Amino acid sequence: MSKRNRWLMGAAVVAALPLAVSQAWAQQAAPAATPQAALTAAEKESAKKIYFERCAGCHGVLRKGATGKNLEPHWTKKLPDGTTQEGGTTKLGASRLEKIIAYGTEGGMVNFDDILSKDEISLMARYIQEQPDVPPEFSMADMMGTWKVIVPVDQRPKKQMNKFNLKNMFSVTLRDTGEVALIDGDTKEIRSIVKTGYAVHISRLSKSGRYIYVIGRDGRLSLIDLWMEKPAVVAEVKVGFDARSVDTSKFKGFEDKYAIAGSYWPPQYVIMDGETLKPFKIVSTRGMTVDGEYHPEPRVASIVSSETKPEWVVNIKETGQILLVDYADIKNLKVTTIESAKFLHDGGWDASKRYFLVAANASNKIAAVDTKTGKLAALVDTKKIPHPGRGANFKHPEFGPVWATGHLGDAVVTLISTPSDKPADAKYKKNNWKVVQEVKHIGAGNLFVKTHPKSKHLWADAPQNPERELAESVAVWDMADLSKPKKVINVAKDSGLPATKAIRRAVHPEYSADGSEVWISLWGGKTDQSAIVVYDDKTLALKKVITDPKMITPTGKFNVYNTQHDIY
Ligand code: DHE
Repeated sequence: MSKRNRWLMGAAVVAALPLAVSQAWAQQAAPAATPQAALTAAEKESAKKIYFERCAGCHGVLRKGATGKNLEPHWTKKLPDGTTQEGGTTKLGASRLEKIIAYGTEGGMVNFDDILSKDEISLMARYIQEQPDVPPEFSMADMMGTWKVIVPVDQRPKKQMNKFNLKNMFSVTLRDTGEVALIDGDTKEIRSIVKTGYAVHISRLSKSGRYIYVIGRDGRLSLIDLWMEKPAVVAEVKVGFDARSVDTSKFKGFEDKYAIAGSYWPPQYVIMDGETLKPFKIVSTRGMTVDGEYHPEPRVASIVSSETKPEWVVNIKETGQILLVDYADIKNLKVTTIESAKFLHDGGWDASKRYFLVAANASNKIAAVDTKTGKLAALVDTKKIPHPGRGANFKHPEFGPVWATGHLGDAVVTLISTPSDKPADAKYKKNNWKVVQEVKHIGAGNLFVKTHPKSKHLWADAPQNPERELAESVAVWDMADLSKPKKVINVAKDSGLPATKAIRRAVHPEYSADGSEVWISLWGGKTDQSAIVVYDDKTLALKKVITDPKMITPTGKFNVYNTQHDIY
């Protein structure tokens, strides 16, 4: 059996593949256990599936570590006394690993005792002591085999066929069902539930505002046409086995001509036709880290499209290199490689949209790229593990324009001064690229911060905090006076839903198009009722709880207008 067929036979992944490929995979017999292997073939398949679904995102498929620790056997077989036990029993190591998997660590590893059974935890503790499998590559031929145009461009509507206010539509990730819900921001009704990839991750908008690009953890990219009477998927392609990022070409003259998607595995990005998703070019991201070491798995983290030049900013996690990919001539692709720091993750524009700020989370830094000069503008030291989402821009009463990030590893929201061309802002120049304030948050474990040009408020969540009370709450500051006590809102209590055993994480504040409402996901367990809780941004009063039996594990929400125009 080829490596390609051996890798990831997990049901979710097989189900996500086109029929021909999934049948070919399914027909392969499971690999036989090697004499020295501690796991049976069935155990290994089951562990592989769990690892892919729950662990690979942070630790990498080769287990070299990034957001999560290195999980290669030379570490996982280490015993508490620091010695490595080869051969013999690994019981002690396994029980220590079981504890970490079950209860998490202060270093940021989350607990899995509410997601995995005891047997599964024990299985994973054994699995990660074995050598990692190397997954197969995914070539242009593989990709073309998955490409489907469901509604050809000439058969798509010529004008908007529904009466929805598309600007205020929200594309909501239903994480564990592999769907997005399109929710009408005006009426709060679910207009359509669209099947996408496994554990869909983000939605991004076309420059035109007509199409939503949705990418899932199984690498499936779906293109949704909002002009259809009932918005639906019109094209899809699988860009790899695991992916997180997508955008289109947004520079004048190239609007939506191309789409780009970055994958975690194989480590590469693909440039496609913006309207059909036909793949044109695949570029590998394997190479040297900023420390001069070869890395076999440098995953593509965030991607954003510049409006200053025909370029995408492509952030490569493990190498710490930021790529400016010039798409003016994709046959003769020009790529500028900007050295920053490890491990690059998520980020967003400053208010002028000239600088892109991205978290280098293992270095506790924010890297800022100047997309006009094509150079690194700054590397700013911050508190532990910055995680901005796309960040938040506002004018600080004392320090002028700032961009905000929260932290997974510290209970602060960091404000960084950003440059401005406006003569009135010249007095703030001396602060540029400095941390001007650290605002005390309710706890560590923040993932997303958000504001809106029409708002006075800054919102921050704390879904990864181990304390239920904090993970289920958000904090709101008055940006005119950040020294005023923040308001802490317990979203789970406000939802009125009965308490559940699993923590219902309050995650990802997102504004309505006019900036008057803030939507927060209440992300419960797969079998619990989840909700989206809507607040009036001016009064901070509860406005609406959106629930529905189909509202399963909502996480990211992407307002069409705000996402289309990078408003945050
Ligand atoms: Fe995300 C953005 C990677 C876990 C919700 N997430 C991103 C981006 C990356 C990323 C690289 C930036 C994309 C871009 O801008 O182009 N996320 C990862 C991981 O590797 C990680 C840590 C582990 C994994 O297995 O995926 C991870 N992310 C999560 C979650 O568990 C979250 C909270 C819930 C979920 O739906 O999976 C989650 N990630 C999000 C959201 C965004 C995101 C909502 C987009 C934020 C935005 O406002 O743009």
